[in-house]
Amino acid sequence: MRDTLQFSLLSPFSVKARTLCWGFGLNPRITPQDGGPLNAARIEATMQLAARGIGKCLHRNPSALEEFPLVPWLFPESGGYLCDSTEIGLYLERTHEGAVTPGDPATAFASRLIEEAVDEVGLYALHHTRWVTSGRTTIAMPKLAEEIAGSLGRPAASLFIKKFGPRQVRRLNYLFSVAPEGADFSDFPTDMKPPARAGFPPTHELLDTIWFSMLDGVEHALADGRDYLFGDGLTMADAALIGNLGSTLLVDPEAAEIMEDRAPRTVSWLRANLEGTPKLGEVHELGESQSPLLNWASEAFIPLMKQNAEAYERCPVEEGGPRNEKAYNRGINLFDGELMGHPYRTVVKDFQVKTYREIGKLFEDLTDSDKSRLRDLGVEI
Ligand SMILES: N[C@@H](CCC(=O)N[C@@H](CS)C(=O)NCC(=O)O)C(=O)O
Repeated sequence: MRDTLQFSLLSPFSVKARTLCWGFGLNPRITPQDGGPLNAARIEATMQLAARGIGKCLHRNPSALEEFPLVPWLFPESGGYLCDSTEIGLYLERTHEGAVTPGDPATAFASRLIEEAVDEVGLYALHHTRWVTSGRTTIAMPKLAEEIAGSLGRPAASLFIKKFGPRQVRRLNYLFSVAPEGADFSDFPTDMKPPARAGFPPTHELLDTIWFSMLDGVEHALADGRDYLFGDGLTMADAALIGNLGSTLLVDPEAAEIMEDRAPRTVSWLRANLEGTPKLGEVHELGESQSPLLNWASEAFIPLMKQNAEAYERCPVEEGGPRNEKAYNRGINLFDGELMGHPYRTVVKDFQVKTYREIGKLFEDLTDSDKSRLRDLGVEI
């Protein structure tokens, strides 16, 4: 049996995980695309058992496992499973030659900060560019159908995706994208129109700004011809960006066109890494090149995490009741904030509190001189 990666091109975390696998020299079987029905049944059973605590979780801290996504899952041929892209990268680093975490603590922090910002607000930007900016032309649904057909056959796949598009559009609000009241999306099918929500400030402009400055930051970091953000080898931050922007590039034509115009170097870099084999390296340097991306993370991500953590203190979700998406849909545990000069209203997300605490702790543990190196490059925690 080979390593197997449960994957979808629609998922930035899947593309990130595949990039990491390739970087460490693994060439996993990609399911459901290349699975077949027997394999699909085996994987489904393993995932169901894992959700009940049965099976060998290979994460650093398995007891803290709370979320079971649909993708990505890595099933190494030696047994066990992982179901988080960061954990997959760190597992590969523990078990294979090479590293995706820079050796210098300040550089490692910079990589982690960019990775987390891409995984949280970069995800909002991706979901928005897919279902709003590229809403008329995205190939997300046929692509997903093709992937699922690899295991379940065409009829089942077509049935599945009928509900998928409208469901993702309904989730736009939870994923931070709120249309202005009365916005004209008259050429969208009724169940695919980007939703507004009464009492919630519109965020389309804000998400465009976030996406553009993330893109500009990558373009700047690659400007001096280096292979990756920090030097000659892939880091977790690179993998997160290749996952996020790579998924957009291959799935969302209108957004891809904007990327080609605005960030051509980034697009060539993405294509090379999505087709070829990403490589690991030894030289990772921290400097002005990463400053715009670090600024972006400090402006578009950290304030949101901070405001979310403050709201969390006011309504302790650990006391029970719905959290995250369920709470959002019921209109409870909401809070108001401001990001890059734009007002927003959203729900308390407990997993973001965890992320914010981890980042804060990592920064606190740095030496004063590393902290000031990072502050000089625009990091504000
Ligand atoms: N923290 C996880 C996140 C994985 C994740 O959120 N996956 C999404 C797809 S992008 C998912 O499976 N969502 C479940 C659903 O859509 O029902 C990671 O980094 O891998």
